[in-house]
Amino acid sequence: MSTDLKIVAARLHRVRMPLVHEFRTSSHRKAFLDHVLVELEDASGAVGWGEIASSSDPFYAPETVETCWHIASKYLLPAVLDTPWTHPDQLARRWSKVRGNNFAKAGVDMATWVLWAETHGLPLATVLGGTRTEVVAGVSLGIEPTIDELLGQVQRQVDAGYPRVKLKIAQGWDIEPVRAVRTAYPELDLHVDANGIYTADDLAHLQQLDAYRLTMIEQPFAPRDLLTHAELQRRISTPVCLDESIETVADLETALELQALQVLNIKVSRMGGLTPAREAHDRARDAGIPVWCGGMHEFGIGRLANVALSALPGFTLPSDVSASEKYYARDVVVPAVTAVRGVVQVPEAPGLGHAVDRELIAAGTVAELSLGPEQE
Ligand code: OSB
Ligand code: MG
Repeated sequence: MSTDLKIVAARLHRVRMPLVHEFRTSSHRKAFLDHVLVELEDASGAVGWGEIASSSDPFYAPETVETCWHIASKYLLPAVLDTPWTHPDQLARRWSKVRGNNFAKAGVDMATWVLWAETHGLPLATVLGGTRTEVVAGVSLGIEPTIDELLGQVQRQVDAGYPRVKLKIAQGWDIEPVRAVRTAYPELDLHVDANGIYTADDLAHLQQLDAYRLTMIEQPFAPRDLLTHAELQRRISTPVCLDESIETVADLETALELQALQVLNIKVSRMGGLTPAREAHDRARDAGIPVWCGGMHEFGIGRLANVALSALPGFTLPSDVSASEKYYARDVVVPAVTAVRGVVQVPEAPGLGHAVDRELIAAGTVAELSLGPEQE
């Protein structure tokens, strides 16, 4: 039997799911999400699922659901269809001419890894090089209308057993909420994320955050502004973490050279897939930079990919891989992703390790596209 695989059909499903709790950051607000599920079918009949977890608007990253749909259907899926392959790395190289568009790439790349793991009878975490059997999850809390409501949210998550809480901050919602949460929870592993809203004019203001024993300050400045991140890191002892700034391993190289970070948030979507996410992990590990896996409110498919990635040895900080129920009343995988006292088990079954709920996907589908030999 040949070890070659061949993707003979590809489907995109644009699926809408409501969030159980509206989420607001310095850059956007959302009550429901449209993610694009990628389904790749091998000649053997095996199926690999991936998730394009782009926001609807271009406020976190430049992509939108529509641009992802366009890039995936016109450039990425045609590059992987109907051609023999033996490893996902090869497929990721096939679209290397496509610049950027990392969210779209990530969904297709993820599906190829899941398909590869599935056809080899191995769990996704194992094929990625994961060494952990469980991963520690933190929670990310949006900007709330009042500090009391924020404290209520923190209490809910602490009660659920999550050991780390991240707070979204912005001008007018930074020192006060951090002080309130730190006062109420003196020992909590607490960090903040600004989604790039501050500028160099805010350096002195942000230095005040150094007093609250935060684990890190995530992406205070604009994505391309590495120099100001480096400047803040010189002025404070709290580690600076980069998220939006790092879209490629080359970006990480530059940021390391400039000493613009002490912690790295690796998001599968932002990096363009599991293939580059692993490379970033390896590079950060060599540089002695701890990493954690960031999230984009993924449905169960992307969430399980995040769990599998978080099983790699360099993911030493809690990841944004909280249980499905924090986000969705019902998830597209069965069983849903669960956490016990903030710990998520890494699936041991082949591929994603959980079944995919086609019924729920069909119920939430707002657009669909099939590509395959029959369309040619
Ligand atoms: O910056 O990490 C971010 C969600 C949407 C866009 C950007 C971010 C986030 C989160 C949510 O923080 C993390 C999660 O999936 O829980
Ligand atoms: Mg972030």
